[in-house]
Amino acid sequence: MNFKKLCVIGLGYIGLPTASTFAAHGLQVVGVDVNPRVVETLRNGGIHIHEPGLRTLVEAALKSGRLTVREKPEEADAFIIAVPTPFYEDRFGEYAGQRYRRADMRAVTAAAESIVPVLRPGNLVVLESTSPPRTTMDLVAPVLEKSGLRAGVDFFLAYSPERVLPGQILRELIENARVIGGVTPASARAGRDLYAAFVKGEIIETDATTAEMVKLMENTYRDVNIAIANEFARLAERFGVDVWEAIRLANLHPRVRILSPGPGVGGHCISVDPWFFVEAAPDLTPLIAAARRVNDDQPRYVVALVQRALGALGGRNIAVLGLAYKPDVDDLRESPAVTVSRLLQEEGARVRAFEPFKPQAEVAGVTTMATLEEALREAECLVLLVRHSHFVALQPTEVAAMTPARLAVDTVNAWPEETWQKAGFRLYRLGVGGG
Ligand code: SAJ
Repeated sequence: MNFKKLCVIGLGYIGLPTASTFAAHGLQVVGVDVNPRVVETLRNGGIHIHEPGLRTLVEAALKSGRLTVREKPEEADAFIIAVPTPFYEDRFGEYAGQRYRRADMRAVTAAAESIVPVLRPGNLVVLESTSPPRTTMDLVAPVLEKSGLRAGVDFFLAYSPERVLPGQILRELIENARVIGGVTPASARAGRDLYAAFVKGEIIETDATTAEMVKLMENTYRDVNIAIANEFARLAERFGVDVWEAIRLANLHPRVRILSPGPGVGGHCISVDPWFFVEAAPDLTPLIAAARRVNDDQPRYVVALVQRALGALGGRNIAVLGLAYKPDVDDLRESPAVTVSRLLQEEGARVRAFEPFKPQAEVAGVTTMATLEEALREAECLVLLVRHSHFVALQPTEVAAMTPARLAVDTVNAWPEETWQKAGFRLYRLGVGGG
């Protein structure tokens, strides 16, 4: 099939890069967002998300006239839905006495509904939002069929998960393999024809529910693997072992690849997606649910470690290094580092946090400082929560000159014990027992 005009609904972290990449490859693209602020910012030449290279790409797409921005979809050959699927903050399910989180699918439903009036025979609709299994078949198809057209018969419908890594979105959009699941084989083929406009990685056709599961499985696999690493860290502390060394040695085995412990799992994918499985089948997912709880509990575990290092936390001055959800990004969403900082503050500590990738960040419940010096000035204890390259490179002798603190807690295995000890610090490390 030959696609000339495309509507991308949702201009966020995925939708905007996708829309502008299609425009750069010759399609006429209408970008749609229900948020008037997003539409206005883009129309005025601004951009509301940070991603290397994105500003230039969006500017070029707008200037060429191949990307336009609207608040509602219009007739097109194909539609992509790339809206958020968060979970409800205030609604939970319960199974066997345990609570689990529930997906908020309202944005997907609304996006599908907005397509209904402009859907025409022969169109293709692709859902990209990460969703619980069967969403394409059981939620999106019935909504679109309100048009009187039948999914897989009168129009093509497919699910294609985005799998790009924040910070490298533009490259990975093009280079990564892409799975396209159709409600019929012809729908998957139509999806392939659309994405072939720019995808250089392999394009694999499958059915819609398989494609949904693939995405959730990738992130759930990672979450469970991190949970076991976090449990190994707790075990190592109890048994007087250095978990980082133990993991290194275990990973020498050709079929073992244990991930790294840390202060918890953040971001908007890995800490969210496994719940979609739990919600869809709580009776079948005790392991996935347990892994989620282990990782969600890890910030509390880190606070207990700080308490062991420092003693009672009330009134103590603590410098927190790093608030991002992972190394070398400026993204603070669902960040375990933010949770640790809040918990420390709730325990009565006076926290001063510094995030080098967002020094001006304002975070509810956390006192942030614009420079490392300010965060360190009155500290009694340093708590390292993100393995930013900038922090790994810190020289303990230089740090010692900036702070009266001689106590440090490293939760990400960034600081070698020996050099920090030589500089006068007592170093506590997550996952290292016996100290
Ligand atoms: N983390 C650990 N230990 C590790 C690795 C990560 O504690 O060994 C933590 C990180 O610090 C972070 C969280 O896990 O808080 C998640 O970080 P990440 O780098 O594992 O993943 P994301 O959320 O940035 O991106 C993931 C990617 N999925 C996989 O690697 C399977 C990405 O490809 C997906 O596109 C993205 O989720 C998504 O959108 O689903």
